[in-house]
Formats: sequence, C-alpha cells, structure tokens
Amino acid sequence: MSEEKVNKEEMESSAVLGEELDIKVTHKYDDSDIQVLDGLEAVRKRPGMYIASTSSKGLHHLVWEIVDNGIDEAMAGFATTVTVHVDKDNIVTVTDDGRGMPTGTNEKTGKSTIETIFTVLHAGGKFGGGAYKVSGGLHGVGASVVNALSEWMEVTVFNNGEECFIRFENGGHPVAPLKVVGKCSPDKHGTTVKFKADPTIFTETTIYDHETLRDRLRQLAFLNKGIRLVFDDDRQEEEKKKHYEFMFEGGLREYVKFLNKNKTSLLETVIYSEGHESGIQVEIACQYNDGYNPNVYTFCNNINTVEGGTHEEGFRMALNRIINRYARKNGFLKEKDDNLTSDDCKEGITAVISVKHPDPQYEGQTKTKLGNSEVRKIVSDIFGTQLERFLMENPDQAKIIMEKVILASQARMAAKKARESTRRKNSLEISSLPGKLTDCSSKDASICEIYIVEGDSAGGSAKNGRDSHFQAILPLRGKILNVEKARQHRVFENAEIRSMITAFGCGVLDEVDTSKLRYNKIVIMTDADVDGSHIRILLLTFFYRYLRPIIEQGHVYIAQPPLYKLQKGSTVRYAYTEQMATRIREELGDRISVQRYKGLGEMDAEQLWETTMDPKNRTLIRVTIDDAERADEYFNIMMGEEVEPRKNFIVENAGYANLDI
Ligand code: TSJ
Repeated sequence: MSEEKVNKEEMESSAVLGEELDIKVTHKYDDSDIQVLDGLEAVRKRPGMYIASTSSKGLHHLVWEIVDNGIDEAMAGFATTVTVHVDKDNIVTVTDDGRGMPTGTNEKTGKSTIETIFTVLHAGGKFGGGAYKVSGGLHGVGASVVNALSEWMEVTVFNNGEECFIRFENGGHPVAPLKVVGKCSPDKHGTTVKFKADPTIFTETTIYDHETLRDRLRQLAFLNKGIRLVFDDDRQEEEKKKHYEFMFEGGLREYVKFLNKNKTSLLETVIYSEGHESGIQVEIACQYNDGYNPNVYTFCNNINTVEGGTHEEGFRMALNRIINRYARKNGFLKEKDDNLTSDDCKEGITAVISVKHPDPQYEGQTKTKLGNSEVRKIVSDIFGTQLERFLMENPDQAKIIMEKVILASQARMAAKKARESTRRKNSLEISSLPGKLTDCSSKDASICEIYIVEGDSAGGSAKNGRDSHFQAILPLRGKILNVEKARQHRVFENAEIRSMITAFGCGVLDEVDTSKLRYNKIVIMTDADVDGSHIRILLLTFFYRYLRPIIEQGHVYIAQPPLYKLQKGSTVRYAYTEQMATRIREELGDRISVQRYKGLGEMDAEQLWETTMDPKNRTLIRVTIDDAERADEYFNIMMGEEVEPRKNFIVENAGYANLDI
C-alpha cells in the first residue's frame, strides 16, 4: 500500500527530530491502529450517527466542531481571536492564538496526543487537559469525526518557538506522525486546523454558505463577549473578497440592539443582567419595541435551544413576578385588577438568554430544550433581582413598560372574544368551513393538500385542474393582513386569516394541535412576480407567528410554477429557472417558440395541473425554520418601516424564487 510507504519514509526523517524533541516517533502498525481506523471507518459508513446529516447542514457542522475548540480556548482565557478562512476550493482553515494543542505523547496509544485526538473517537475531552468545556455541548462529537469526514486535514501547532505539523488523508489516516517542521518566534503560539470536506461523503454539496458562516460567527461573538471572531471568505474575485471581524464587549446587550435594529425601541437602554451560581453562568439582555410579538432567543453553551427549557421558564417567571409586583406597588394595577399574564409582559420584547452549564441535559423532540431543573431558579433569581433594580432606578422607563404591558392585557381580552368566534365547534362539521374553500373529497389528512392561491382567476384554474380527491383550493383575494403590524384582535377579525384558520382546523398560537390539521401539505401558490412574493411573505409571516408548529413540522410548501413554456413542433417543455430555460433552448435548437408566464392566470387548468400541481411533475419547496433569527430578520426587513434595509435585501437576494427562510 502506498500509504504505508509514505509513512515509513516520513518516520525516518522525523526520527532525528524526535530525538531532539523527546517525541516518540518509533511507529509500527499494530492492532490498536487497526481499531482506530475501524473507528473512523465507522464514522464514514454512518456519518448520520455523528453529525446532523451529510447535507449542507452537516457540512457546516464540521466547521462548528472545529471552531468550538478555538472558542473554548478563548473562553478559558488563553486565546483572544479565532479566525475562519474559506478559500476558493472550499478548504476551511480555523486558527486560534491560544496555547497550542499539547504536542507530547499519549501514554495509552504511544502516539502524539494530537494524532490521538484526531484519530480516536471521543478522545477530545480526555486528552485536552480538562479545560472547562462549555461550547459545543450538543454536537461536541470531536475533531476525530471531522477528520474522518475530510478528504484531508492538516494540524499546525505553534508553541515554544516551534511549528509542529501533522497531515491526515483519505478520511483520517495520518500521512506521517506529528513532527517539528520549523521554528517560529518564541512569542507565537496557537493552533491551526485546515481541512477539505470529503465530497464522497457530502454528496449534496461541499460549498459553504457565506451567510450561514457569517451569521453564526457573529452570533458566537455576541454570545462570548470580548472574543474576536474573524471571517475571511476568499471565494470571490479579489475585490469582492469578504472580511469580517466580530467583537462585542457588550455581549448580549449588543446582540439585542442588533436584533432590534429594524424595529422601534421603546426604551433607550437595554436591560442587562449577569451572574453565576453553582458553576452555572447566566447572561440576559432584553428590550421592548413597539411591536406585538415577543422574540425570545435562548442558548445553552452557545447552542440555540430552539425548544426553550428551564432557562426560558426562569426568565418568564421573573419577568412576570417583577412586573406584576412593580405594577401593584406603583398603582398601575389596582387591587381588583387581574394579574398581567406572561404573554402581556412579553409583548414586543426582544430577549436573549444565555447560560453556560458544565453538564447540560437536553430534552424535547429535537433535543434543543434545556432540562436541568436547577437552572429555572438560578435564572429567575439573577434576572429578577436585576430587573427589579432597573425598574426602581429608572422610573421613567418603568412607566413606559407599564403602559405597554397594560395595553397588551387590554388587547388580549379583546382578542380573546374575537378569537372565540373563529374557533370551530367541531373540526368535522363541514357547514362551518369557509365558503371560499373548495375542499377535497378525501378525509384522510395524511394525503390531503390545500393550495392557498392568489386571486380568483388562478383559483379558478386551480379548481378545475386539481385532483379533487386529495387537493383542496382556497383562493385569497388581494393582499392579506401584515400580522407583524397588527394586534391580535385585528388579526382574528381578518376574513382571509379566519378562513385559513378554519380550513386548517388545527387551532392557533399556543393552542395549535397539528394532529387536527386537515391537510398534510399546505401549499402557497402565488405568481412568480414581486406581488406574488409579497403575498407569500405575508402568508409566511402569519404562519410563523400564529401557526409556527406547522412550519416546524414541515407542512408548509411553496409551489414552483414554471417561468417558461418552450415548444418545438409537438414537443413541449417547461422551464422553472433561467438556467433550465437556457439548457432546454440549447437542447431543442432553433425555431422554437417561447412563452414567458407572467402569472398563474396565464395557464389553463390543464397546464397548471401538469406543471405545478401534479405530484409526478411538480417541484415543491418545503419551508423550514432553521434559524428563527434569520427568519425574523427577514420578516422585519421585508415588513418594517425602514426602506433602506429592504432595498438592500432585495438587491442581495434578487433571485427571490428560491425563498429560504
Ligand atoms: F481540536 C481541534 F482540532 F479541533 C482544535 C483545537 C481546533 C482549533 C481551531 C483549536 C484547538 C485548540 C486546542 N486550541 N487550543 C487548544 N488548547 C488545548 O488543546 C490545550 C492546550 C494546553 C492545555 C494545558 O493544560 O496546558 C490544555 C489544552 C486543552
């Protein structure tokens, strides 16, 4: 085998260096090597057991796995900066200026500690010297998994005036043992890991998404105040290369300001609290804006706990307790008044809650719910004390908060009435279905689909073109209400929204029960123009705010009508993208007729069925909420009052056909 040959040669040359350095380099393959390589082979055989997936998400996971180690070094106080660099072949380099990974020998394996860390599964913590590891609690699968899934990987450590180096190929096989390859200034220290994801594993894509990397690195900088995170994306031409440096001394304070940047804040200051107890660190920041929806983001060990958990409960308890106490003490609530609810207290709040826990327990469907029960009280105590102090010390700002939450409570009572009237007494009672709905005949929700269609004319084509057995049509007239700008009772008064709620049959807000959903697929079908995309965003905003579980559970889709019909003689082809149109043009040659569809209305019923609704031919885009923050930012930009950010967004995302929220 050629690999072994390389190894022997390298070993000889490094043996000399090894003597000088007291690094054990005598090296023979034995049973333990075979076991090690079996371990990495297992990762390659079943990557899904170790990383989220081998899709784009899993690909990015590799970066986070490595970055987490640099952040740990910085959090431990030994590094100031972590740099992520992506070059034009999508090779990633992560560097920190920490102590440098230990370059000595591991007693058990007889190999260098570094080779051991990169080739033995779950070797990270055990060999790392017991640093307090807070980041990466959820994935934390270790550098060896990244190595196993890389075409090649290189590790360079600078320490004690020396540069040590090791390279792995073909999914984790060391080309040679760790060796000293050069000298460096005695002041220089740090770790650099460079790798190329293996395209035979990541078959879908090995191209990193610029925004995904940038947004997460920014988020990590917010979550770990004082650490500098640098991002260099060199995949563009020289003048378009992108360079970012994120460093936030204010931590979550600045995160909340960032999240609120397209909103109108009610208070000038961000309420901020920080503390620790029993080895658990707590940091919370929040600010009220003039909107009606709460945006509460929670993290444990830098991981977004999407399903919330005990830290979120502790925050909610404290907010509720302190606001009610203050409201009563200061006459905003009278004795006869009911307490403000937790929803009242959260109206228009943007909050970020971050805890760092040495032994986190995750629960929930997607294991993103913090379960440690002691966290509830710790968060509640720390935040409660500091919120109360804020209110006492800032009576003017306290008054603004009081007026906001009391108005919210009055609106809630009005909304309750409106909402009760939309609730269907019995979800099977056909008579109560909205008049505009053309329902399907099947009552088996698992096969049923509902098409939300823009305008009556497209609605007509859809009605005639559909398969009435399992496809229902709900046409909407004109623009639907922007729920981002309306209080609940207005939302529940809106006719289009009412008909969707009744047609879906699954309830709204905290009462959503997807087992009652009458359709497995909810398909938004709008024109491929600016108006159509606006309606689509309005619908998604409504789903996001009022029916979030239907997005989370993957019930919402976007139909993709074709952009062109290309015809040559009796051959008819449809193109859904510009690229596809070019390709088909080339295939069909000259003398073809091309029709550009400006709207759904231009297609007759049969064409609409064939191109957009027939499960055999159609393409549906499933809407996901991967990152609530980005979705929220998206909605704010598209819906907010500020024109400039919206313009920029539209320019940056000109191909809006592929909406990704
Ligand atoms: F593991 C890795 F490849 F993923 C990786 C590790 C990647 C990157 C970018 C950085 C690191 C890393 C590890 N940076 N710094 C360290 N530090 C240690 O491993 C280390 C050094 C010294 C001591 C000590 O006790 O002296 C302890 C540790 C954990």
